[in-house]
Formats: sequence, structure tokens, C-alpha cells
Amino acid sequence: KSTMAERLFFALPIGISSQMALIKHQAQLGQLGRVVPAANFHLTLAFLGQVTQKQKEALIERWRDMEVPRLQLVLDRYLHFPKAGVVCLGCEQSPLALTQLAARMRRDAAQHGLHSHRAPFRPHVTLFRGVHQITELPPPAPVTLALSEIQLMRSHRDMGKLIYSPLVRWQAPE
Ligand code: 3AM
Repeated sequence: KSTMAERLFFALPIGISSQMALIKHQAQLGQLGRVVPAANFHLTLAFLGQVTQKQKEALIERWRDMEVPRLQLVLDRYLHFPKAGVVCLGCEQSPLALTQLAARMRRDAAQHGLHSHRAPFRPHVTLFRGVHQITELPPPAPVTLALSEIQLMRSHRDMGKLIYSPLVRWQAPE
């Protein structure tokens, strides 16, 4: 039943020093909308939508031997997605290894009957939600993210607050 389903997505966690840098960006931009709390910072690789327990188990099994690449990603521009009403720090060009990983996750999700993406993968970290009007965004100081872990995240609300909890973690080899 749909009440048993959870809203899931694959994401990269954001390390504490990058969180600090992103908080500075939020402060510099001012109150463009609702400020995303640092605890909720993440970089989405693939949104899965509502996932049943059975689908979740199948996906985790499928991803048991996932190889996580160790790579760096430079976020160097502000992105405004008007439809979603968000302002993010992102980049124009995703490293190939990251694009391929996201593509594989998205393909697997679609094969499991989950969310099917139409828009191309565009790495970003959301800084503000509920942004309806935007004038001009300055060029940002770049933030470098070190990728070494992927998380299967659950998104849910608790007393109106949006909470993301990691269900499974995959780590890059040392
Ligand atoms: O804040 P970001 O963008 O990193 O973009 C949504 C969000 O991440 C994405 O999933 C993440 C967790 O909610 N998302 C939500 N609904 C979506 C949809 N219908 C979606 N991505 C694509 N299609």
C-alpha cells in the first residue's frame, strides 16, 4: 500500500567544511527564500519518488556492490530553477564519472518502476527554497566538494519539518 512507501533519493553528503562555505554563501545572498538548514545540505544524484519496501529491498540488493568513485567537484555558479523555486550552488559541467553514476542510478530506478528523469543531471546543492523572484546572482566563490560516499536517503516530514535520514551508505575504497 502507498502508506508503506517512502520518499527516497540517492545523494552525496556534504562534509562539514563545505557546509561552512555554503552557509557563507547563504549569508552573502541574503534572504532569497526559505534558508535550507546545513543539516539538510546534500547533492542529489537520482530522485526515486515513492518506493515500496519491496522495491527498496530490490534496489539495495542491486546496489550491493556499487563502486563509488573518489572525486572532487567544484561548484562554481549559482543556479536558479524557477519552476522548483530554488536557488542552488552548482556547476555547468559534471565530471564524467559522476554523470555516469547518476545515469546508472536513474536507469535502475526507471527499471524498477520508480521515478523517471527527463531533465539532464545537473549537480547542485540547494541553498534556498520558496524563491519566486530573482534579480541577478553574482559569481560565487567556488566550493570544492570531495566525494567519497553515497547515501540512500529518506525524505519525510516531522512536525512540519523536512528531515533527511540516510538509510544505506556506500563508501569509496581507501
Ligand atoms: O534539493 P535537491 O534538488 O538537491 O530536486 C529534488 C531534491 O533535491 C529532487 O529530490 C531531492 C529530494 O527531494 N526531486 C524531488 N522531486 C523531484 C521530481 N519530481 C525531484 N527530482 C526530479 N523530479
